[in-house]
Amino acid sequence: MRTILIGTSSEVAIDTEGPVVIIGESINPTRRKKLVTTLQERDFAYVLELAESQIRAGADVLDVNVGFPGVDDESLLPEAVIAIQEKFDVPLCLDSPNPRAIEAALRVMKGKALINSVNGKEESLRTLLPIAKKYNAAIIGLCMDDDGITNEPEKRAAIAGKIIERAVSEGIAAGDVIVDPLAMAVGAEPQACLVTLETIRLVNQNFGNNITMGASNISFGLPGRESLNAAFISVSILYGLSCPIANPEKITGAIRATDLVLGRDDYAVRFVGHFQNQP
Ligand code: THG
Repeated sequence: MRTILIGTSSEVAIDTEGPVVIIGESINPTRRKKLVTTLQERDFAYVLELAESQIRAGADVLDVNVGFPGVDDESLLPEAVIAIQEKFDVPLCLDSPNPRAIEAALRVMKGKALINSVNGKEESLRTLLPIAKKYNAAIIGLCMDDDGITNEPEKRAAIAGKIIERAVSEGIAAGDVIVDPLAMAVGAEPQACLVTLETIRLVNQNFGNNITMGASNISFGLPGRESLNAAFISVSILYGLSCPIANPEKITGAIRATDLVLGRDDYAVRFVGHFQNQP
């Protein structure tokens, strides 16, 4: 299955047959104090730096999250999108829990965006699916609903099925729904990675949609995050992960290696290209 995203002019095709598309995670204030202080001053120079370094490291799409306590993201998210699109062509993934901020950003942005995220809760479906349809955006569908997050992969996959079905009934193409099986810290929950992997396998097998996830979530609180993230992402790609949200400066090597191992990079062109381009 294919999902096409568009930046200011160029297209990115996310295809379940690969190669893997990287959604850069770094424009996210959760762990970056400097991003909070610069965003509070409506200074986008650091956002643009993060955009540039991620693109250089192999990001195909950029996640844009400007959330921090007290933020007016209905004005800040669109401003950030405009600043990024003035300089860069890559498609954007709008990461906000606030549907009004998402719509405000879609109103000013060029191309075809990815909405991050919709989930299986009635209110989320009711609010966001019409917005996705109106602005011709693709969506990320999180495998959680009004009952919260389950640790049963069959139930997570069933929620994915429900989101896809509802999206299609609203006139959104099935291919424009990218499923997020939910990746959680394995240091806190021993089965966390296995539940995610089995959900990926089921979604891939039952629906065939593209699959994303916040891949670095799994290593929160642990040392050796880079090694752990790389191991998890490789196995996940084998199961059907096609467009992880991750830090390209740390993960692109492992992703190119996995594509090569899986026969999706003839003569190692992309693998070699990546390492030749890195400083
Ligand atoms: N699913 C979807 N969207 C998401 C998530 C998800 N968006 C937010 C988050 N989860 C994914 N984004 C991040 C961003 C940063 C980090 C993890 C997930 C992160 N940052 C480093 C840290 O915390 O140490 C700091 C920067 C670095 O070292 O690179 O881990 O699950 N749909």
